[in-house]
Amino acid sequence: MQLLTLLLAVSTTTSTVPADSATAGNASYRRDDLSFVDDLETGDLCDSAHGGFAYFDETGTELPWQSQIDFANREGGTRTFNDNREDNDSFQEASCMSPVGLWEGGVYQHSAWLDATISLKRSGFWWWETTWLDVDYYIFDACCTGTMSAQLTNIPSGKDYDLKVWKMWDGPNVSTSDLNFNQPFNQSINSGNANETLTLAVTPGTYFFCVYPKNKDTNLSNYDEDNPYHLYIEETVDVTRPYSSYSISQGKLNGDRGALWISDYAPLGHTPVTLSNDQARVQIINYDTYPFIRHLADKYNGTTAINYAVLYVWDVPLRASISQLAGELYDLVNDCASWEANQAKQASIDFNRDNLVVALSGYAVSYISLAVTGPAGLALAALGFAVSTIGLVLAEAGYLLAYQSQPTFTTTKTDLLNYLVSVQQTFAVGQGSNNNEVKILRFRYRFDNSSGHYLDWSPFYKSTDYNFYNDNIITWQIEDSGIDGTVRGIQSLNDVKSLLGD
Ligand SMILES: [Ca+2]
Ligand SMILES: [Ca+2]
Ligand SMILES: [Ca+2]
Repeated sequence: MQLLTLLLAVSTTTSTVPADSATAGNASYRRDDLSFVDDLETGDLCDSAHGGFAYFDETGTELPWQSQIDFANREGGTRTFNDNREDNDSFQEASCMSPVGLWEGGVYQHSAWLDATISLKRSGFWWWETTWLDVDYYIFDACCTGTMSAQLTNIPSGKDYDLKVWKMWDGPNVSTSDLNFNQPFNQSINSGNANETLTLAVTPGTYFFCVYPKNKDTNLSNYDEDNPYHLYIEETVDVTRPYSSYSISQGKLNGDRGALWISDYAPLGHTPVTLSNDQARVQIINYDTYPFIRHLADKYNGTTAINYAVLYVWDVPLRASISQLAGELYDLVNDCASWEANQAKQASIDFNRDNLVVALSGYAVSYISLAVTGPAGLALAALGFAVSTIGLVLAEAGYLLAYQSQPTFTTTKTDLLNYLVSVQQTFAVGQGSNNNEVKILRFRYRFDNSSGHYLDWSPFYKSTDYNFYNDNIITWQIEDSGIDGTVRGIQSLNDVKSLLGD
């Protein structure tokens, strides 16, 4: 039997509002807004409307349906097609075809298409007029691991357009300025007006596509403002990859006590697991220049959170351990009389080897005797107190003693108590409990855009949460994740650690 030490240090912090440098350019990407249409492409006409398709702007908001192509307007000799996504002439100004997190009909968005034109662009007039050819950039956020295909068709007769694609890698500093037109991820450069096709192995993230006239400005007649090209992009999930789905009934036969679903995408490279990170709140400095994180931040903020990992538990002893730990911690927090309900405090959690120790600023250190046995150790991981630091629990004592950094998160007493009581109740075991019940615990993150942009994975309880799982199959795609993931059975603490990359 091993006793663990949990040090919970809570201190009041002054709430500081950081300089809001990240919001300065917010409007710069809203190029689907008609107010940004340039003077060359404000003609009479508009896009075609095809059944079952809608356009979305950068925030994921559906744009108004466009009216049918009005062929009658050809009579006036003006352009018959208005590319209302202009000016989508750079990576920064790319039009969004499909933002991450778009949930329709029980699946996240997997395909989108559009019609648009390559035009002749001008500035100045008379002697001072300069002309150049249009290029069109698009964003497609992949939410799955699998294949993406792009098809550029309907290239006008006598014209030659090409297609390139770039992937934006994940990270806290990535920016559209990292991308270089001459260094694409892939390209299709057939001659004449032959179709262009790309097929890519993809993982979740932002992909940029560019439709452009071959060799750009070397042939200034290589454009057509009347006849749109057609761009279709589709992503297909690889359902044959390992752990893309899981059968609970089969898992029980194998001795699994639960299962863990994990997202394929770690925001900004962080592994966001409740309570256990070095920092639970991180400023996003590339909101304006990283579409994937921007789309997530615009959708999952306030009371909306995104699932990063979901624990499914049916093993009764494991459930009991989780419930007990949550109950003990609830009591501990609740007993802090001078911590007012809605007061935000910075809390930190650490472990040492021998005891469960709880220290709060202004309080004597408290000791809780928790027998952290195998199941309880797993429960500790499940609770989120340990998922990244659980490795410390079992690590060499020397490392433990040398471990000085205090992981911090900011929470109100009410939020933390709500979280703990929901966990305690969800996993409570009573008469009649059996392993046919599958209980759910979510590790999630959300965003705060109220003053600057922040990524936050502090404990979060939603009163609308349902805590039962009634299906037998868990798949790569779950509600409120926005992004696909993998799911595996767990039998031991080591399983959880290895799954979370610890
Ligand atoms: Ca265009
Ligand atoms: Ca353009
Ligand atoms: Ca071509």
